[in-house]
Amino acid sequence: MPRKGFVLAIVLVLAGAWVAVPPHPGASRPGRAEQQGTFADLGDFVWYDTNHNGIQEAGEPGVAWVTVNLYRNHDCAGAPSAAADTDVAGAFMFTALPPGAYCMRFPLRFQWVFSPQNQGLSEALDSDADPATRIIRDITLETSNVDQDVGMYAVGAILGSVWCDADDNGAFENGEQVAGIAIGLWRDADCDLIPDFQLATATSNDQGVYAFPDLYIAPPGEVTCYVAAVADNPVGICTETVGDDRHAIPLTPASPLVWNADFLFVPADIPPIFLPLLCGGS
Ligand SMILES: [Ca+2]
Ligand SMILES: [Ca+2]
Ligand SMILES: [Ca+2]
Ligand SMILES: [Ca+2]
Repeated sequence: MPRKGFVLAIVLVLAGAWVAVPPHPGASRPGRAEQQGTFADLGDFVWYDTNHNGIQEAGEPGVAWVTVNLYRNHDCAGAPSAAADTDVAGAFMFTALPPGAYCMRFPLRFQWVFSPQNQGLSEALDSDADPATRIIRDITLETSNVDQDVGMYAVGAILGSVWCDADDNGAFENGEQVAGIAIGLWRDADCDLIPDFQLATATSNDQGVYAFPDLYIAPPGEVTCYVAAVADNPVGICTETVGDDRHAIPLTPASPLVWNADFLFVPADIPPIFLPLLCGGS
């Protein structure tokens, strides 16, 4: 034990002496400005491309809390070397990077798509990620580059099915879906539950399911309102609706999909006054 302590003391003394000696006597450390010249920043914007054209325009806000992964190669191979989140204004920045090859990967959000790449004539206003891969590849950083931006937007969808309680047992069971029923879709521009203009018509399929895909959704913070209504009545032998024959449906970027906008029908009730006649009673 004493011998080990002695050796350690020697090492520490030698190490201290080595640290105390300047590596290059007489040489000065590089200045701060000189250091800054060798590093660069990379960013800097993810925005909600309201009109889906791949160009940043007035009124199109940033998208907050998008995690951007940075890779030190041209094609986002391997593990990321750093990550940054966009702020509330959609801005992000990787700072003080050494020059070289970089790639950035952006995450997929449910029911969101990326804008078309390299639209228009301005590198400062376009979207730089490939919509298929969600990466910006082949970035060669020599000086700071803050024009690597990405546009994205939510796509809405409304689905539902049409049912007829054909066996009149008070329940909707598999097999009671009705095909060939027309459903209309309207925009409710002021969200007052009153339809304002019709957009489309869909027809229920063999499983009774109808769908309106690819619906516009306004930026985060706003609500885009739709109304879906069944146009056909009666539905098979069912002539009475259960509940509403129209649905008011608000969609947002965080809640872009409604899959249960169903329409339920039952056979008409027979008025009690006629029941004795139908049953042969007196
Ligand atoms: Ca745009
Ligand atoms: Ca750009
Ligand atoms: Ca039934
Ligand atoms: Ca309205």
